[in-house]
Amino acid sequence: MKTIFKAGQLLIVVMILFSCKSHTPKDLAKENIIPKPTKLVATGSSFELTDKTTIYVEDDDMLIRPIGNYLADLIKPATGFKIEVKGVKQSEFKKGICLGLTENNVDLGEEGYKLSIDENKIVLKAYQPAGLFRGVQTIRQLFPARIESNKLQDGPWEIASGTIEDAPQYGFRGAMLDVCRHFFGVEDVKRFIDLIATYKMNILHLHLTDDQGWRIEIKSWPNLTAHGGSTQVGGGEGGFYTQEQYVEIVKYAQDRFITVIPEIDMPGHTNAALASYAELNADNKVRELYTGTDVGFSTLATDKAITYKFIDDVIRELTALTPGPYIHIGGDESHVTAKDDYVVFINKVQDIVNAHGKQMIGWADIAAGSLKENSLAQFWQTKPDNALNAVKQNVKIIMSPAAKAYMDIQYDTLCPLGLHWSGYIEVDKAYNWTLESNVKGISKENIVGIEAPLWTETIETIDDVEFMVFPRLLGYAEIGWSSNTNKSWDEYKVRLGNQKSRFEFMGINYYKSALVPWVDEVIIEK
Ligand code: TNX
Repeated sequence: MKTIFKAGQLLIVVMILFSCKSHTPKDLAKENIIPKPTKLVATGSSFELTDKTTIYVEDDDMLIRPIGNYLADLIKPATGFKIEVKGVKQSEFKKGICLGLTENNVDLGEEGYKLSIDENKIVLKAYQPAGLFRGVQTIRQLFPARIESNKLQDGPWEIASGTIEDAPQYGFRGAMLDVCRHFFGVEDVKRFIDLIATYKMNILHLHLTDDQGWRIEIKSWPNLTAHGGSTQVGGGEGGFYTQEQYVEIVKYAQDRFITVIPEIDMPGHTNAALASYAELNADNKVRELYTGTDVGFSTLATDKAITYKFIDDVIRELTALTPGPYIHIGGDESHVTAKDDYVVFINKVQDIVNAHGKQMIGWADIAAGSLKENSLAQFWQTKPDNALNAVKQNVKIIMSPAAKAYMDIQYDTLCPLGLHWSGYIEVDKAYNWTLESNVKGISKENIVGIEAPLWTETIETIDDVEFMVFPRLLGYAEIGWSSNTNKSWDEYKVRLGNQKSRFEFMGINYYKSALVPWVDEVIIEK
């Protein structure tokens, strides 16, 4: 067949050939995203991020711009690209990365997002800014693992093409850090926040007071931290957050669409307070500071007026620093508080929390009291009686079963850190359960979501924290986010194994469980 081109046509063909860069075929369906997205369609090509790529913010929306900046900052160290973040009108956006809010996508909810990727552009849409932030975490996981490095890495920076539509199953997905048994400074807490944000968690519960230490400055009761915060388990130097530092943590979390829930544990777990102020003790005698790991030996004097003045002051100051809707009042293991006194105490404290405009959360032990329907009970014990009792009072449950979701529990008998009072939690056991089938009588409509606590009796450094948290946290994140259809450890462990290089580029000290098929990133030469 003879094809005759006129000179002009030939020129056009040549121009097209030269202007089209080849796009590496890539399969979005083979990416190892955790938590697993709801819907995903692969289109077999790829988008390449270069130093010319721009991040566009639709209508230059002030709420979106910080998320654009966050993405630009995230990819800068490894790529070396100084990506510009600019406003754009929707109709004018042609290529690059665009973040936008869509009025009509109400069904995406608070945190859902839609991502569409082709050879020229990545478009991320959500109904709310939090959804964009969660979607950015997906974009992040679609880049090669070395995007996580804080040192310059070689490209290419390609992302598989296709579409993702995603939204969480549960609106409450969190982790808890005990900063009492061992204290962790602001930088450690920020690292913890960054790590949980990567897997789309939205709650950081800070266990701020316990027998071994009071870690939040209360200006009206200064000795709580001056004395009560001075030590920790093992007798080493403790520490505390000034109110300014606490606000800095809250803001850092807020910028990542994470709500901080502060916990003031009471009436038990209060030795640090009882050692700081004699009048909080029933016998008016100040207690010694405690650096051991026993539980259940301390109690506030539940029948003294000063106790409730103290609690009111603490909750008032904490409320002023905490934009989130919840105050956690602990309530666990008050073994030396008389049962009747405990009930009266919980009811009074609930009123105080509500009077300051917050919702009360407590460990499920609080179900002994008369709970308001807007309070939340956190299930943790091996027996579900307390949680079932809370459900009977129409109170919703946060699922934190100690036998499955406690990150301080050892992986196995050889684990160098952690406790084993609730058994052992290998990585498969941490993943292989669902919130709604965990306790008979507690079903989906009774549950707000999941929280994985990290108690720190044996955990001293951020490296220790990471070892206990990784890789179990990813399983908890997926249990809370992804719907349960087709959930299987065999499928999940492959995705998890592919996080190895990512963990390593992030500098995470993780537990290399023998149950996980760990895979190194394959670097394809261009
Ligand atoms: C039980 S869980 C506790 C904590 C301990 C933890 C250790 C809960 C509400 N109370 O005081 O640190 O076990 O795993």
